Amino acid sequence: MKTIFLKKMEMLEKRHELLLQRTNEKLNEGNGVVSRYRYPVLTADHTPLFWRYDYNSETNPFLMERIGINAVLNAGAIKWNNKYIMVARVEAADRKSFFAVAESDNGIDNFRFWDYPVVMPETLNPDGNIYDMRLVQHADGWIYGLFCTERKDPDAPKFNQSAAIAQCGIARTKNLVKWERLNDLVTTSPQQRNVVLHPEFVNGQYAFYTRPQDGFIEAGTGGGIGFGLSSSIENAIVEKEIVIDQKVYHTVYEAKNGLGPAPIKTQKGWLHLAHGVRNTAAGLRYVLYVFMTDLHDLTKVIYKPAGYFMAPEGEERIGDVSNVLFSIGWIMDDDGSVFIYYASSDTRMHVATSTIRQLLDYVMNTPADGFGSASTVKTIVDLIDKNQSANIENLVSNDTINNLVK
Ligand code: M1P
Repeated sequence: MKTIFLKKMEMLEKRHELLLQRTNEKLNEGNGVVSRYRYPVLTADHTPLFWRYDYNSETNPFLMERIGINAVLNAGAIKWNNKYIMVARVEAADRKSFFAVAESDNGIDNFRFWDYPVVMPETLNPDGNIYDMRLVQHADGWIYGLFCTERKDPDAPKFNQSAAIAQCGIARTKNLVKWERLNDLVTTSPQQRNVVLHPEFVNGQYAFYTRPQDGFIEAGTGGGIGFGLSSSIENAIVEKEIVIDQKVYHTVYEAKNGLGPAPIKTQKGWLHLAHGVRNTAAGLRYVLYVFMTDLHDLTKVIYKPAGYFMAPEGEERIGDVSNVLFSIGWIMDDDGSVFIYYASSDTRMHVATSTIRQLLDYVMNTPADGFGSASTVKTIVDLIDKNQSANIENLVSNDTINNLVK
């Protein structure tokens, strides 16, 4: 007869397997830009049971979860060996984040974590917490992971146990298993988060998108998406950051913004996905927006639709940090399909799909922000006028058709 322990284990495994094998379903109610899916693609429950449970009935007689996983969020993504790969930020119950690779054959469901989380080497200055890895397949042949490394602020008063200093950690790999840690990026900004490596060399140098900030949370005099070059990646130093996409008064990126994944190269320009943060009475609200920079001058924004293209909806609104959408990974397939991996409310990962044609149409033909209510009303009135004249033409042609039929 099976022991209770074994029966419980079997049940856990069965439930887990059902979750991993669940088929995802495209939702119909899209806005023409992206389609969302019914189920999140990665959650804390997707992490392997053998990360969490001690399977030995002698050392774990109650089959307790010994190591809790709190959330799976902010994942970088690449297509690699024909698999859709996410390197997710996994946050354990002890508040520490680490990285773990998950893969799927189709990019929308059946994501499975690899057996071991990423064992990330440290620099001489140990990390307190590491998170939000942007993955980039660089022209130099390496896969780079740029992430935030957070360490306790040595100047913080004793009563403040949350003040930290954020900087950009850099690691590279050829197989996503063995990582070589390089020196942290050096910039003139006291703190950095949301740093992204451009996939190509620019004037023979490595190009970085940065997000200078004064404080750990507050961008202060910093903020905006910066851009800078470094001749070395092993000892990356950006001496001059140019802010190419600023935070702007009374917009969805009024408090701060930051680049998401590395941009996608298109015939029309570099397509960027970013997050913008605004203030509300209920706290900060994070939404996603897109913009395009010139193919040859990466610092020149050539298209930028007003506002957001994705904001938290339904259950996405609720989680550890509510009202947040955050994306640092997207994949474009050869047929032009685009998979956007985004986290909701710092808790779980989702996918939304689109195509490069839809995204280009959206970014190039959506009205830009006019920075005032009057201008917003004008764009709406212009559209109404356009639609009404189109309808009149349709009516005329319908009448003509009706007359012909009679
Ligand atoms: O909590 C929302 C996000 O906050 C930070 O992003 P930013 O630096 O732009 O404010 C990051 O810590 C991110 O991980 C988190 O999802």
